[in-house]
Amino acid sequence: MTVESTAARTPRRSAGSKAGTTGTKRTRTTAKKDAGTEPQLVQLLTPEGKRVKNAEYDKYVAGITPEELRGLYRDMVLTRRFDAEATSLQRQGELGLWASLLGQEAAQIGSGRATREDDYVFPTYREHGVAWCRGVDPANLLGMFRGVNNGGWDPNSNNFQLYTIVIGSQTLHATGYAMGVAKDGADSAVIAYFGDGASSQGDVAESFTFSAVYNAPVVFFCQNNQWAISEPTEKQSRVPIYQRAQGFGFPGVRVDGNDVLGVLAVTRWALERARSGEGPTLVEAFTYRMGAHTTSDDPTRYRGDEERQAWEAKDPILRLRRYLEASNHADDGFFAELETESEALGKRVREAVRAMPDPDHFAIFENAYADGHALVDEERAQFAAYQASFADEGGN
Ligand SMILES: Cc1ncc(C[n+]2csc(CCOP(=O)(O)OP(=O)(O)O)c2C)c(N)n1
Ligand SMILES: [Mg+2]
Repeated sequence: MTVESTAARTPRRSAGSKAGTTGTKRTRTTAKKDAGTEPQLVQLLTPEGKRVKNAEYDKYVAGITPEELRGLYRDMVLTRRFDAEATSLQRQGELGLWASLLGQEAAQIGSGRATREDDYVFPTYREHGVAWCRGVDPANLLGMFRGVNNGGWDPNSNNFQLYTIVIGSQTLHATGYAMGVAKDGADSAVIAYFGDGASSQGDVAESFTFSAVYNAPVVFFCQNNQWAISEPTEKQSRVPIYQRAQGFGFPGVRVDGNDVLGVLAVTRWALERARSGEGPTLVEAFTYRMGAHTTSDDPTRYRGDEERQAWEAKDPILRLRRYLEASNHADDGFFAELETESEALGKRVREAVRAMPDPDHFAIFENAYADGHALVDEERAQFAAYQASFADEGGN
């Protein structure tokens, strides 16, 4: 069956049935693929925690020690604990919004740990695990979500850009930065994170074109978590996302995004390609967003429990735990200590958020233009008059 004929048969949503507003669950439309486009998945660790051989990618994790494996496990557990704390803080009114990474820990820790200190990372708003790997204090990730600052960390301290909400735009920033890295003759690499939904953005297509043509040292790391708010991946692409790279002239690989070892190996390979002048790579980490899109979203409006349950069986943390236990790489003491550390992290973050000072109301007018701008001056003056109007009425 051709791709065109499959597309023609796909049921279209009727007018007025906007996703997330009808209250009915839609049946997911699964596009059948040509034999030639059957997706292949790199996996080194099965959901049952069994290590499987892979002729191409084993070498990228060949020397990994039990201590490093425990480290990856610790990273994922602490990231999940932090994320749960942030969700609770939003529910308690301490944050305006939160975008949970639940389920995507392996995709983020595996890729984040593959980066070198001098590499540069361009994240979306969900990369809390990558931020952790880069050494950004988790508490600092919460300022923007509390509404007290516009970012919360200095991007150049950890080579980790500010969170980007404008879907896909950071892939262009990453490409431009990577072109600069190449011009400087440096051997560092750049990695741009984005989602399955973002893959439909023009910005992403343009970044693919430019990076390919200029052979930019950039890794495009797409976390296909199956959903873009209420839109399933089938609405983004008629071919598996990683296969799109071929049309732009660079390789694409799909890796089991819930397998931290697999992700580590594939991302190391892709970063190595970038460093050695071989240009861009697209990595599609096949994973699942276990929670809501953000705390403003209700996924029960557009997807069923069965889907979530099927992915729960592929949990990234559980599978590494099974592997660690089966190979005697971690004992009860390790898991108990980690539990204590997790609770301490939750407490520290909770306290840090509650202690965040309210911002100066005029701070929002700063940092947009280095030398100021007449329109911003006008808006600042208007806002000052507005504030003063409360004082006139005796209010505060
Ligand atoms: C340019 C732009 N269009 C639309 C939005 C609204 N929006 C926010 S998140 C989102 C979906 C993104 O889905 P995906 O890229 O799969 O990332 P995920 O949230 O699943 O991590 C959309 C459409 C936006 N932020 N920016
Ligand atoms: Mg998505």
